[in-house]
Amino acid sequence: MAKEGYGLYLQKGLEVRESFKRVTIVAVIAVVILQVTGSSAWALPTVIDNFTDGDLSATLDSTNTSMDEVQTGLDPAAVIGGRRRVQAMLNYPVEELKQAIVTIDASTGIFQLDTDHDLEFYGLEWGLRSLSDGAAELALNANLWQDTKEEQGFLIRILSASQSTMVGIEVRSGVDEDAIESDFGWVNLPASPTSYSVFADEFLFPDVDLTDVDYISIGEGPMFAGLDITFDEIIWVPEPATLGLLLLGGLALLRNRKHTLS
Ligand SMILES: [Ca+2]
Ligand SMILES: [Ca+2]
Repeated sequence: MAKEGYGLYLQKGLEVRESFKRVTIVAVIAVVILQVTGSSAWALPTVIDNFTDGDLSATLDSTNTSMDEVQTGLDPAAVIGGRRRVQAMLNYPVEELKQAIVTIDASTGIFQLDTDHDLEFYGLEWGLRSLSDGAAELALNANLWQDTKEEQGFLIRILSASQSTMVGIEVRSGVDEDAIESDFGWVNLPASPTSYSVFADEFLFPDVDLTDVDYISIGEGPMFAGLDITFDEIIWVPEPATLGLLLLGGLALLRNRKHTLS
């Protein structure tokens, strides 16, 4: 009788333990779902460009010192507005055999600069810079603002960079509404053989209306020869630390549950 009772107790204990486990798993999944879907704390990234559409290859040298490519009809999920402009120009004088290669490889989803000569500038543009640039339908009318308590901004993912370099980001709003506002911020991209991300938060862009972004550009100039840099993507997201804190919170929850059980 006593043995049976103990066995029952043990079985009950195991059942309680199992149900606690289930509750914990359900709770963690619920927290993740809430954070992903709940607009108050977490929002999905807005892709500015992940370079998975629109192959491009241009070689600049003494016979062809500049490029200005406008690519249209691209997938808006890969390139905001479905249109991208890529510009680059070598610095004078251009020596023989010195060149710069600009590549977008959509199969690997990268934008790459490989320079053996100083660049006057390079730049990527999305959307409508000013009404005099052309049709108003090129305006992005993009709502980048995310209903989040966290800081938010541009996340630039770099796969590698042979030298440190600065990159300027310009954002304009109200271009097609004749209420143009413009902000410009510098971001430092360190040299690195491996991938990293740089975050340019919303405080770099205090004047633009982030609910109506019509134009975005990034670029730099002049720059020194020898910079080889590969961009993976540019996205608008809440501050990346948020995700880390979320994961830590989830782990802490699991640990606490385990301690309570043992
Ligand atoms: Ca990419
Ligand atoms: Ca607009």
